[in-house]
Amino acid sequence: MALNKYLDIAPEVQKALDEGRPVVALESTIISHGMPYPQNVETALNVEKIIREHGATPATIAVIGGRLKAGLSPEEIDYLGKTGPAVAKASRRDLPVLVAEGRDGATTVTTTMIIAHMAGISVFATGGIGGVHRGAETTMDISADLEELAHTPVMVVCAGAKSILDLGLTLEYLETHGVPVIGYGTRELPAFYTRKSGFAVDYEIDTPAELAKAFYVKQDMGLGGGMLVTNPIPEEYSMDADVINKAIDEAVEEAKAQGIHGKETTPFLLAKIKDLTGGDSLASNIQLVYNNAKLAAATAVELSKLAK
Ligand code: PSU
Ligand code: MN
Repeated sequence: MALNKYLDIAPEVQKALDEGRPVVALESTIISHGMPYPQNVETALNVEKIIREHGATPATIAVIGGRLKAGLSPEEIDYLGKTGPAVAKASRRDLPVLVAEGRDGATTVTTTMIIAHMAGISVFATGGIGGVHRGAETTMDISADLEELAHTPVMVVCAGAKSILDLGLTLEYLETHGVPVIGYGTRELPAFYTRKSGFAVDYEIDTPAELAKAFYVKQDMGLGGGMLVTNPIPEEYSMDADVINKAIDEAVEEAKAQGIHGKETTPFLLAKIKDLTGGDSLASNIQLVYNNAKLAAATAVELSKLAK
């Protein structure tokens, strides 16, 4: 593959790719902006371990010193976690300036997909994706993640989306842009902290092999673009819907009152929810990421068989 001159692939990741072995991409905004230190670093390192235990090679993605990185060292992960929100949250539009100026960036779902695709990685595990925010009919706040899913051929395994978003509008947007939304073992879109949202997904698929086949066929047909796999949080870690929805409503109100907007909105809401639920939401968040890492690794293993 023609390598992008701005991209550094870690040797272990490069070797796995050269040998046609499964690789799973991981994002870094979840480390710098999504969780507090030191749980963020602990979680990121555990996720890599889980991916290895399930037969794939992890590639945590970020921008470091202006280089696009596919695969980070534990020291680099620790640096991103410790530095926290002082690292720029890097969406598609931020990449040119960060790279030109030799700066650091924590990659969102959008930029993790971009860099994974540059590196030749097709499966990506995270917690939740961005989407159409509540009130988007006037604010026009729609995450770039949805546009990236429309165009970039990477499977994103998540636990659905938080109801900080308008989940109905998020599904409509994905439908318009031709992004398949799959429920893993469910017909209902999971809402991150809870297994149910009241919204149906397009298709239920029940095995990693079938997920891999659907994604493989999408690319083989020449359709391109991504696929969203929504994996419900395990029952034992799911939160009480009333408790979490109350915290979310309060966080959304607070953001509105303070006039929070643009790229600050999502990190503000995530931090507020964590404060309001006293850490319970963080524990659930960590467990659902582990659960997604397992499914992504198993699916990457199946996809590597099809790609041979
Ligand atoms: N939603 C979550 N947790 C997260 C994010 C979203 O539940 O950590 C992060 C992801 O990196 C996602 C980004 O790609 O926020 C979306 O930001 P925005 O809404 O500004 O597009
Ligand atoms: Mn936004």
